[in-house]
Amino acid sequence: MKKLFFLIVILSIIAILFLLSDNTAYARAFNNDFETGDLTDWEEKTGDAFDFQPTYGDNPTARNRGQPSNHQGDWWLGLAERYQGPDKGAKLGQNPGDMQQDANGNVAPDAPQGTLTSIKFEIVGVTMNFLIGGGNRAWGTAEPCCVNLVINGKVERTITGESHETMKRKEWDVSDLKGKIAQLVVVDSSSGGWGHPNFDDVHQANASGKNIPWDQILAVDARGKLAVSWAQMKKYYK
Ligand SMILES: [Ca+2]
Ligand SMILES: [Ca+2]
Repeated sequence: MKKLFFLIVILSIIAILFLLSDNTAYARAFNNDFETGDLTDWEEKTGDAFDFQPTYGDNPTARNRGQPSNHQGDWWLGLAERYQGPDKGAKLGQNPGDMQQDANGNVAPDAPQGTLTSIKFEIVGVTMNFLIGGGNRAWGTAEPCCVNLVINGKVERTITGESHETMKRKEWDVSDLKGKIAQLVVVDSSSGGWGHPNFDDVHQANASGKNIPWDQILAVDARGKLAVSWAQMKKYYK
């Protein structure tokens, strides 16, 4: 009898561990802040604007620009920048403060153009916040430099910098988009003055303004339960 009891206990523990592992098996992070030091999770790149991204450290200050980057962590998208850090960048002969170049190898911070598109994710928050800087060239104008929130191919939200390298924390109200599957697209379609965006550290936040961990958002995605209710999700976000 004792043996049977222990067998049941052990089997129960195994079953619980299996269920727990099943819950976490699909959780994954999103490189929302470029702290991987590369473009992991940004699945589509066009043009050449992102060939030397993300950049490392406060490069504008390294060249005495007088407009500190205000980036989060170590890495950020600085589309005028061409310094990929003390390892990769140094091996490539880059120095802190170096800027983008044109096809002839001349310094041309705004010359490169391109787009960078994130993985798909569900909108579960009521706001999205991020650091944005760089040029003020709006989506819908001839040469936009901006960051867009795209759903089913439609630009639902868009933002630019304020013609200043220093990034500021801004947010979108996305409450009406809850449940939709979205992608972020960073756009550099200009080689003119202030023809570059800066971007870093994007989050979704709940009604209390608290950031929702990306691994929980993507865990829901990966399990194929995209229709999960907010009530079910809420337990993660107290
Ligand atoms: Ca960062
Ligand atoms: Ca550009």
